[in-house]
Amino acid sequence: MPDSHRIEALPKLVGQTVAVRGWVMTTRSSGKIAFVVLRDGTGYLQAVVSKKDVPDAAWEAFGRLTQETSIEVRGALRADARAPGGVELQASDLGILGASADFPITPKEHGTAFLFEHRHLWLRSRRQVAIARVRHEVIQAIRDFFHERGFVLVDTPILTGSIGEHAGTLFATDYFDLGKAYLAQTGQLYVEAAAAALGKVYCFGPTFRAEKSKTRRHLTEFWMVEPEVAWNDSNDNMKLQEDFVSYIIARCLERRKTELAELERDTAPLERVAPPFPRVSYTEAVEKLKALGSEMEWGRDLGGDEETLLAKQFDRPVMVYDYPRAVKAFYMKANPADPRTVLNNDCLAPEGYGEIIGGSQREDDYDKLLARIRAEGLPEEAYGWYLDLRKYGTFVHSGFGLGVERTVAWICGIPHIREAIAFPRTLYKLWP
Ligand code: NSS
Repeated sequence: MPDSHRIEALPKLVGQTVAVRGWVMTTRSSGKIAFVVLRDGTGYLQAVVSKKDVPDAAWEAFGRLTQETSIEVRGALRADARAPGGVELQASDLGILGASADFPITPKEHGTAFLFEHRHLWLRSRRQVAIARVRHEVIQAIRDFFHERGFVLVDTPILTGSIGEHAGTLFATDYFDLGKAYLAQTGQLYVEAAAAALGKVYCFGPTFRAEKSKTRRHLTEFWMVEPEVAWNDSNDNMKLQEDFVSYIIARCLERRKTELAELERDTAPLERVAPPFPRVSYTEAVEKLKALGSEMEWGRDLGGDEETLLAKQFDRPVMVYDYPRAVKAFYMKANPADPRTVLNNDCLAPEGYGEIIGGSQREDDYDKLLARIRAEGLPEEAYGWYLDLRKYGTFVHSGFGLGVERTVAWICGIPHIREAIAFPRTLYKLWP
């Protein structure tokens, strides 16, 4: 195919004649002058087609343009302050590459169910393109943050033999003669092993939870980044989290202004995200919630409503630490000051987005960890290797997991996390 340019590159080419390929969003015409707005994923461009300036075939092709027809337009670029991207193309030729009859998603309102059935086409809409670009920035920021700080990426397995978090939310599959394999709920146990090899590590990949929950915060497949650091205690762990979250937000504010504007995101609450984040112990959180009229009792995990109510009391993300042992995973270190609790924390995002991070200092005492594995009824033989980390040079270590979709939903200001991933998987959704 002959050379063409991406729309994002056009502002630098004003005065030149270029060809652009893309998909038709809208057309309008008044007699002998016509307009077509196209998109190519990198931007939006208006082309002006004057009957007198184009071959008859091009004028005739314009008449056949429908929403999402793929086309090539050639012409001279001129500056136009009112146009998207500041340029407009005066067409000298236009050709259809692929027809599009009756595109199902029209500019009118559609219901959510309909849109998700057409997710493969809905991805082309302006809002969805903006969300995808913010997600990309979040992921790039995550990688840069750890790379700049000397962390080593360690890819952990997706097919696993041991339960990472909760027995209740496992996807299992038959694994040859070795019994059941589980889809990873977390890479944590493996990065703990890698932290003893490399000091500062992280894994980043898809994780799976057979969550029967229908909330706007749960997917069955979601992306999680999990750093793990040798010699960090719970306090250091929270420090790393606030620096990390602040870095991601700052990056998006700096580099994704256009997309956040497209999403009509009020960025004022995001601009307040800077260390230090307020810290509240679980016990204090229960007292606060009761004072605010909640039915919360000491010993229960915080639910979505409680997280929202609590987070509303602060102008930036809040750290809730030292939860009751009974509601948290087996690997968290018992709190020496109060053995009913563990040295963990959740990071709650403001504006009703709730928990975006769960983290903890890990139990580094062999006997205590074994006792927890037994108390939870976990199959001991599957954890021999994990217990070894406490047998050969045990070490203070901590880490956390940040859910990408919850973070993207918060930054974009979208109500449901299923729009924060291209092809969401939920209790009801396996297609497309
Ligand atoms: O279950 S977590 O709280 N913690 C872990 O998995 C630890 N193994 C992390 C670690 O210490 N290395 O999940 C962490 C985050 C949580 O705060 C959410 O942001 C996200 O992962 N998460 C989810 N996002 C979407 N859907 C579901 N179902 C989900 N579950 C957790």
